[in-house]
Amino acid sequence: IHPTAVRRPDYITVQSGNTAYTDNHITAKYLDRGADVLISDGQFTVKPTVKTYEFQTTRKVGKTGIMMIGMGGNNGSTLCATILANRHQISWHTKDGIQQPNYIGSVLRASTVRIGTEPGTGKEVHVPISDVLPMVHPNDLVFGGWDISGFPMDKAMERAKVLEYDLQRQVKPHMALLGRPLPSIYYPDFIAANQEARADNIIPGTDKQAHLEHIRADIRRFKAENQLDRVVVFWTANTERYSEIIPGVNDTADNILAAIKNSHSEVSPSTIFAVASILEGEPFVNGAPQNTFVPGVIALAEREKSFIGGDDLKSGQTKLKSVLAEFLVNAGIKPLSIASYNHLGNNDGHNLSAEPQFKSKEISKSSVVDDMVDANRLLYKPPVPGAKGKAAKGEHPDHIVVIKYVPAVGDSKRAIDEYYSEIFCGGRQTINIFNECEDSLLATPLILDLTILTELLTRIKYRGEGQTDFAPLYPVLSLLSYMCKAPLVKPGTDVVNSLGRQRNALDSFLKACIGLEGNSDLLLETRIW
Ligand code: NAI
Ligand code: DG6
Repeated sequence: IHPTAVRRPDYITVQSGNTAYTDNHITAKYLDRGADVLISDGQFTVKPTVKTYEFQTTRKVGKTGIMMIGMGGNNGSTLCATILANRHQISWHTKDGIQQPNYIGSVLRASTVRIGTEPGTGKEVHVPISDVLPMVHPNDLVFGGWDISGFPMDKAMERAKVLEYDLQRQVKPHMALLGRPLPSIYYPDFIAANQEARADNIIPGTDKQAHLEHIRADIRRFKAENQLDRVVVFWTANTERYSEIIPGVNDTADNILAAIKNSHSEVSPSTIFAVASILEGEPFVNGAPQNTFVPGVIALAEREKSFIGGDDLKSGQTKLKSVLAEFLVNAGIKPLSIASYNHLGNNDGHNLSAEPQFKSKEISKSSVVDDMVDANRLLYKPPVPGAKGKAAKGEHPDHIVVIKYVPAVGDSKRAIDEYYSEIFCGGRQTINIFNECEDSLLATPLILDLTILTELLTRIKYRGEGQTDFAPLYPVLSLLSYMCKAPLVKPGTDVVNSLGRQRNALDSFLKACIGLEGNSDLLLETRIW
């Protein structure tokens, strides 16, 4: 068995007055250290702050299901087939030899976290991140879902052309047992017209309230039939166009519910799925870029205290950008332009060849450097108060994103990026990147991570100083940011795109839940006598 697929019992025990273990819970006290900065006449006055919190994690990992919208697509079918390959330990022949199944590419299954140093030697100790808190093992996920295409799952896997033939051959009988995806909601206006031929498995009618109730009943039935404690509902269907934000229609919780009742044309299928999940009290994650989470949906999630997260999987080109742009800006180098092209030949690429759907993807791919630029106004001119146009937003590198559909390359996406920067005393630097990979094999582990992390976050509660009861986390799960191109965050708070910062937040949060300090690279003992 590949090490990333191995199950491990609880290996970490924290011995400290701040951490308590019972049969049911791990409870840990955490000191959140920060600083208040007062800015006056260009002077910064900084006051260190400390707030005390306690985190309580339920130890029992419930039986967890994932219901994918777009189950029969490349990501959906690849996720099912690869879990089945891992679960049944199916290895397959390739031209390079025998390949074992694994979970490479999953942060939670294939990466480690530093938990401290060994006394005496001072050597750093790293453990699998999945050892820090009890998490569901991907092999145990129960999967199901919907698709507007009625292809049975074994045929859907073949249509996707992602996996090696010998793996497909062996996993096919298992995939066949999954049958067909459930019929889904199809509003042709939201996805590209070129998808119409696929839509042969749809819930009849145009009554959006009836569609909402239908989806809610599907979630309830799936949960009951599989005796699940938790169902994560996951949008991995085609990218939709943006919904128009219309006051009185999708701006408040009550308005979005009324808009569904009135079958308003601006309510998208993904929004119906999100609302259904929220009303069922099950988390909803959006793996695509469209604005499923219109303000009314976020307000509804807050009101119902139901978890949501997204948007759009950060798998390849954008993930690298969220590292490289930060590296350049933090190195004091000034990117002047970032030009990103990619071409791909899978059904996602086909759908994105239509302008409104491309627009959704362009928005999510483009916002990824904004916070890094905002953080360095030595390099980029700050926004000019009261100004109009570009000056109002502050200086920003030119940033373009181009996506082209090239059927021949199938799922193997080619991404080409040029970073053109200003360096010392008027010099110029050009970095070119050519990134080629199977898109669905980068995306699928992220779907697993998002599902596993979401399930965990539903089991963690917190209380602040003076609070007697533990409360669930805020409904918008911004800790999912690492896997998302356009992270959804609590309204009014800053989006963090830097991959390093997103990872640090995740590690620090998990460690806080067992009473350990976040990652520090101070390594004082290596710097003093
Ligand atoms: P795909 O086109 O192979 O699969 C999408 C599936 O959704 C299709 O089977 C389609 O029939 C189905 N579908 C469309 N509308 C539906 C609806 N209303 N209800 C139920 N099913 C519906 O696409 P793929 O490659 O699996 O990607 C899925 C989504 O994930 C796309 O939106 C894509 O942009 C997004 N994404 C993919 C990444 C990747 O690396 N593969 C990374 C980031 C995001
Ligand atoms: C082409 O850009 C198709 C898209 O769906 C991407 O493959 C996907 O969003 C992944 O994007 P990135 O920028 O993270 O590689």
